[in-house]
Amino acid sequence: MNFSLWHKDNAQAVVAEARDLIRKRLPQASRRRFLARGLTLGGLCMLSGCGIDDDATAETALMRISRINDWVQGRLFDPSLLAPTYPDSMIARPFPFNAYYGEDQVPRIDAGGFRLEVSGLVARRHPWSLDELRALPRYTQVTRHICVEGWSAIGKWGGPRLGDFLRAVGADLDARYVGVHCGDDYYTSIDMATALHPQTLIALDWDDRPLPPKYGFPMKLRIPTKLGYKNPKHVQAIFVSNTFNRGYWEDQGYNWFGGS
Ligand SMILES: Nc1nc2c(c(=O)[nH]1)N[C@H]1C(S)=C(S)[C@@H](COP(=O)(O)O)O[C@H]1N2
Ligand SMILES: [Mo]
Repeated sequence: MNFSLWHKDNAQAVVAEARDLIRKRLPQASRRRFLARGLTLGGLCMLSGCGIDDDATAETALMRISRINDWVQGRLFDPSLLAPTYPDSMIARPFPFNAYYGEDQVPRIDAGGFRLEVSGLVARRHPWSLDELRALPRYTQVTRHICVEGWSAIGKWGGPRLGDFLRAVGADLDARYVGVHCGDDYYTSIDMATALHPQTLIALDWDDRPLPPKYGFPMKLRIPTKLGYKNPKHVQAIFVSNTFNRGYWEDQGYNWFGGS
């Protein structure tokens, strides 16, 4: 999380509320140790090293801290603040590839037969072809992708805004979450505020060409306000929901909000 960028003015109030949540939700022993370290926004983001070493409770305690962390990030998220953008000269070529499998196993999805499925709290459920997606207003952005594995790279993505798409399908914009399923069994979900953020794109292009297979053909969600694992490639289905779902890496312990 970059606190100098995202909403510093209500940071104190958020820390106070988070302290209250920790009192209510964490088991006694871990709570004492966690609070003893001094509660700062930075501290809330550091899930390791919080001094909880009893194996049985550590998992639950860390998961609860992670959910409080999600809540803090949600509170600090200001939809009017934009992630930094860069000149074309800074684009990384070639751009790094990453997935939970090797590059030789990238799914090959047929463009003609592709239909993006839409479900959940939406008025219109008809599946969308690539041509229909391309008919929405197109935006291009040069932004930095940050992977928790220790690398970052600047890339250029183009396509419609997820917010425009959600409005076009008559999504309930007061719903809490937007979830996605991908062609390679990857999945994730995001908060509605991020889904409606003006820089959250249904990326159909990379570097002004149709998204190559390794970067997520036929479409990925490009969310420059979130870490790499919250940028799903090969998206096949989008659903709007009030039920909390995590994601492929989030189910293995990565923080759900995943702000960058
Ligand atoms: N479908 C799918 N999307 C995914 C992943 C994946 O394994 N499958 N990996 C995520 C992670 S951890 C990263 S860093 C980025 C990598 O995207 P890139 O190959 O365009 O660099 O994709 C994200 N989205
Ligand atoms: Mo990543």
